[in-house]
Amino acid sequence: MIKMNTICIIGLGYVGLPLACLCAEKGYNVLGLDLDKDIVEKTNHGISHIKDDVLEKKLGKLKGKIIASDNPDCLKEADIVIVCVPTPAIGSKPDLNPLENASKTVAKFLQKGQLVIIESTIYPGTVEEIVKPILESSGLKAGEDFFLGHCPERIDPGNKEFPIEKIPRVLACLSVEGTEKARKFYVSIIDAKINVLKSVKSAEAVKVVENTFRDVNIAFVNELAKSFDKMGIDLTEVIKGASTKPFGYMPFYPGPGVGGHCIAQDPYYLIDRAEKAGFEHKFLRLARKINEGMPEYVVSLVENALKAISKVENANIAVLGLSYKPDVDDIRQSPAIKIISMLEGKGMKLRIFDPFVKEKSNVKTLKEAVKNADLVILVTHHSEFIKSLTADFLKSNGVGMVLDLRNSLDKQSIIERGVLYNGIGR
Ligand code: SAJ
Repeated sequence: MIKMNTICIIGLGYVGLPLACLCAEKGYNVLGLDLDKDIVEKTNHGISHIKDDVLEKKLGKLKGKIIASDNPDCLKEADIVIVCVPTPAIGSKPDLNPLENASKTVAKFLQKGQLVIIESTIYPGTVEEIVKPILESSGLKAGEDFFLGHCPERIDPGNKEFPIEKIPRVLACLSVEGTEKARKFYVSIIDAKINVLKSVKSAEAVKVVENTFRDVNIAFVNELAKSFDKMGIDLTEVIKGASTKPFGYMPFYPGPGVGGHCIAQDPYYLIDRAEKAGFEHKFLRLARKINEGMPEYVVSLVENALKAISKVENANIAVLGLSYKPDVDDIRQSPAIKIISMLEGKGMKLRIFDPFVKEKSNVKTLKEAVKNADLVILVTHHSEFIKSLTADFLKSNGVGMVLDLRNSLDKQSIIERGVLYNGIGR
C-alpha cells in the first residue's frame, strides 16, 4: 500500500483553504502552495485571509498543522496534489492561465506515483486536452507513472448547513487505478457520498451543468420580474404559489443580477467549449445576457422611483449592500458594483453601506446611510438589513421610498407607515 498521507493543495482561496483545514483535521500532512506571500504568512500563523467565522476558528486551532509556502519545492513531498486555483472568465471567455501555470509548476516537480486532482471548475476536456500534456512534458505518463483526474469543488461560501465535509462529490480519473486512489482519499475526508463517474469529461461537465442550471433559472425569474412589473403581478406571490407544488418545481428569486465567482462565469466554460465543438448554446447565452442586463434594469427602476417622488435632481440616495449575496464579504462580479458605477455615472450622489465590505462603504452605519434618504435601494439582503429595515425604522429615519431589489422587506407594513415601496417584479 503506497503511503498517501501528504497532501499539497495549490491555491489557498475559497476552495483550497477549507480543503486544507479538512485534510489537516483528518490527520493528513498538509502543505499549502500559494503565490500570495500574505496568504502564506497568515495561514502559517493560523489566520484566515477569508472572512468566515468557521474558517477563522479552524485555522486558529490548526496553526502549525498546515505548512504554507510560496516555494513549489514542497510539491516533491506530496503523495496527492490538489489544484484549487481560480478559473475565471474574461468577459465571456474562459481564462485557464492560472490552471496552466499551476500545471506547469506541478510538472516541474512531478513524482512517480503521485495523484494529481484538479478541483477548479473547468470545461469538459480540460484535463485531457490541457492539463495532461503539460504534466506529461515531465516525461512521466498519466495513468502509468502518475494519476490524474477531476473532482469539481462544490464549496458554498458561508453555507453553515453544508460545510465542505457534508457535500457529496463526483470524481473520475483517467485510469481505474487513479480513480480508486482518488475515491479512497475523498472517502477519508468527506462524510457524504463520493460518486465515481465513468469519465473525466462527465465529471467536468457536472459542475458547469449544475451552475448553468442555476444561471438559466435565475434568468427565467429575472425576465418574469420585468414582465410582471409591466403587468402589475406580484412575482413573489406567484413563486410562493408555484412552490406549493410538491414536485416538478424549484423556486428561484429575481434580483439585481448574478454575481460571484461561479454562476456568473461557469456557463461560459460550457458555451465556449461547445462552440469549439461546433454547437452554439443560444439559450445559455441569452440567459447570461438577461442576468448581465439586470443592473441596467435596476437603473431604470431607480430613475422611475426618483420621478415618482419628484426628486430627479439632488436626491439623497442610500445603496445598501455591495457583496454578491447575503452575509458574505465577496464582491466578485457583484451587481451592486455595476449598479453603483452606473448611478454615479448619471451624477447621483450615493451613500453606500455594507457591513461585510466596510472598506468600500462611504458611511459607517446603516442609520447614517438611510437617515433622511429620499430613496433607499436594497441590493444585498444581508440578514441584519432584513432585521433592521422595518417600517418603523424607515419612517422614523425620514425615508421617502424603498426600492427592494430582493423583495425581502415587509412591503405591506412599509406602505401602511406611509413610506413608498417598489420591489422587483412586485
Ligand atoms: N441569485 C439570484 N436568485 C436566486 C439565486 C441566486 O439572483 O434565486 C443570485 C445571487 O444573489 C448571487 C448569484 O445569483 O448574486 C449566485 O448566487 P448562488 O446562490 O448561486 O451562490 P454562489 O454563486 O455562491 O453559488 C454557489 C455555487 N457553489 C459552487 O459552485 C460550488 C452553487 O453551485 C451553489 O448551488 C450555490 O452556491 C448555493 O446554492 O448557494
